[in-house]
Amino acid sequence: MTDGTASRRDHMPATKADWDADFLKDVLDGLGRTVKALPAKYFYDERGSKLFDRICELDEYYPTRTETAILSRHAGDIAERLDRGMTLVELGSGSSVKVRLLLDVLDEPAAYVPVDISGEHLEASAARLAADYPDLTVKPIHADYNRPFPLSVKGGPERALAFFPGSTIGNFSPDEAKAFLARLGRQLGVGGRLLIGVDLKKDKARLEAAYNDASGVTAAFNLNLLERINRELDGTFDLSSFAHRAFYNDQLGRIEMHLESLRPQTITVAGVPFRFQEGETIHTEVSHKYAVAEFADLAREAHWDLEETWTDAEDLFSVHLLTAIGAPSRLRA
Ligand code: AVJ
Repeated sequence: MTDGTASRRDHMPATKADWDADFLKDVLDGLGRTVKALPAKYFYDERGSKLFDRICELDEYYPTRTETAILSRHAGDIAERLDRGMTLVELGSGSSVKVRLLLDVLDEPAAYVPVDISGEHLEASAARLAADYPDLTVKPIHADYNRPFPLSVKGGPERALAFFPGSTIGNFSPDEAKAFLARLGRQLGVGGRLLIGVDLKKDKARLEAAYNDASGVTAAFNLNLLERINRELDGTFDLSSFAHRAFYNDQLGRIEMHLESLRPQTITVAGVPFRFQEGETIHTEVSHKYAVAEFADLAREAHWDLEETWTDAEDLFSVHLLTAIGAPSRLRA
């Protein structure tokens, strides 16, 4: 991937140094704002990825196990709606665990294309998967799926299935989610499909418990971002003077995670000072929740048709199958 010619705008930063430069720029920019914020994608360094895996095991954190249950229960149903020879493109494939539920039931899938920002993780997971599915062509792409990446699908758009599990779509604002889905639809082409996991709106206490687990793993995950800044960007955050805060914002239909300064203080990052008042927060993540009809509306505005929705008995989580219908012609509009 790092042949040095790939444009940084089109692909991953070409080198670790580029990634570090982007990280520094994003942190200085985010902390310099009147309302301080940091991009959630920086949670996932090695320790952050391990903490996230532990979050998925927590009693309070229902999304992962609920989505897995929905996928295993309805895998046959999903497969029935798809042709033979599909190319499965997974956005943010991580350890490629959930996709096995699909690969086990799909009719002679042509290829599996895991796309992930973490190169080492990607290669290792792809190799394990290829060993377990010897007849399957596995073509990993080391890329940030938020940026355009080259994709070719044998048999055309009708044979393309994007897989975007985990309710990662919730990390986008609704407008960003719409733009992302519209872009994905254009990339796959009319007739392309999307299987996506979306966390549902529900009782506030249940939602808030999922992001405020009793054992403090989510707090450690959130605070790890400051540790990472200290380590990689020469930051001076005192972790004991920041606290994890997570709450449901009813108006905006989203969980917000913040890190709250417990006292007035000035910290520096790469020598640049940032002042905090007592109680001031850094906004670190949003996790939007959608009722089925809300998500169907959003998807339609992004030119996707909702084909089917599967949920669990408690209506905690949803898995949707969608078809790209393409934007209406400008000539007719
Ligand atoms: C991976 C973005 C879906 O929003 O629930 C879990 C991340 N943050 N606990 C989510 C997360 C805190 C997770 N997503």
